[in-house]
Amino acid sequence: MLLEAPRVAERIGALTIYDTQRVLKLESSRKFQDTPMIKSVPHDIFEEYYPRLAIIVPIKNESLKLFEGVLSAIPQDITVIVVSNSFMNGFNRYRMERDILKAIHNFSQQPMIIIHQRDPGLKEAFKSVRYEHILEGDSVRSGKGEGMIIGLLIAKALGLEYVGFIDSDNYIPSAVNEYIKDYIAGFYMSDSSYTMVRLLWKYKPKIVESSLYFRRWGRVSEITNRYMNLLIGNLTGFETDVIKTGNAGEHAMSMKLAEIMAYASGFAIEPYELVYLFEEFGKFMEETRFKEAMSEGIRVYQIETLNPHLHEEKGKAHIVEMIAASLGTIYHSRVADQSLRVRIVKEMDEFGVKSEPPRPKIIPPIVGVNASKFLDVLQENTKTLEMFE
Ligand SMILES: Nc1nc2c(ncn2[C@@H]2O[C@H](COP(=O)(O)OP(=O)(O)O)[C@@H](O)[C@H]2O)c(=O)[nH]1
Ligand SMILES: [Mg+2]
Repeated sequence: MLLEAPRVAERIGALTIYDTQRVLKLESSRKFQDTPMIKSVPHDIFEEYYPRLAIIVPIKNESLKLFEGVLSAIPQDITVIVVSNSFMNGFNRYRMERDILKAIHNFSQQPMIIIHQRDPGLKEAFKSVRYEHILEGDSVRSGKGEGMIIGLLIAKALGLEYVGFIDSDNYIPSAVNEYIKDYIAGFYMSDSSYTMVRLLWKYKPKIVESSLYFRRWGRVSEITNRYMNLLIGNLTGFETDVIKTGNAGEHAMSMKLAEIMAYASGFAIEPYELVYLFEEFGKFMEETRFKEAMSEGIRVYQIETLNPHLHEEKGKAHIVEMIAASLGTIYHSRVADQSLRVRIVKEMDEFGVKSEPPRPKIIPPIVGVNASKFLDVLQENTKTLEMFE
């Protein structure tokens, strides 16, 4: 793969956030020598990373065809972890998802794991390691963020070094395949063991008057990025436009970074990751919970994919929910100032929401959690977990 070399970066405390790097070629020649402008990721590098990587796929009642396409696009040496919150009563969608995954495993022998988010065994497992932040009553809460954390703990228990997230509602399997390579390109470029890679799309096609129109930005992203950049301005005193991936559902982390991240519930999870990084690592502080990360530094790469992003459209209510959840992470940040909060309330008003955006529910880092114990207890109590090795 060839991509633009990381050049421009915003440095905020221990954080280095690189500006967009475009993918220029999906496969490159072994003979190519890097130039100051162009970085090459040779083919064998991808193969080196695959066995160390978990791809976590959260799913809730998506088209089974799309789900199957996504699973088919994940290279065979990668461990796939599907966390589903789909219906089990009536038409048992979960059962269908499991059958699709099993069929792919049967012919490929790819390591694949599936679990239902509301599995009662998860309650026992989380309680046994004293990590009860995502429980509600007898099970794990609903929400995309909650599903991702289950996947993360399973990946940690399996000793995987990198985790990437891929949504299950993607129409283009080859785009999914590229995302994974983009993640690896980020890990390969990084000189720190605390690395995050976030993707942005070259285009997000929409049907406009019955033909395809290749839009550059989605509505939610445009708004989230604008306020995220203003938040950085609040922190540093310098305005910026470095953030282009505020809502990146497609993103990946080294496990070392994933473990020390706090997360937010539901759809706030992706924007909150950035807010958390600003709050925790954006200023050099004497007192830090994470000395090693602070001294090594954290790298955030933003890679622009070659493929367009085509996923399921979920309607206006979903967009308003996403905007509210995203702006909530910024509005309630301790580094946001009053004038930023006022602007956010005005923005919400434009969408017919008269109140301040919701305060995100914060889920603390998993770094101290005994993940193997979590998995052992889960295996003893589960009703849905299946691990195909
Ligand atoms: N496990 C799990 N996955 C979810 C949940 N809600 C949404 N998802 C999945 O998260 C991904 C992103 O959700 P989507 O509605 O497409 O949001 P968007 O693409 O960010 O607008 C999709 O694969 C969904 O099926 C949930 O409560 N639990
Ligand atoms: Mg989607």
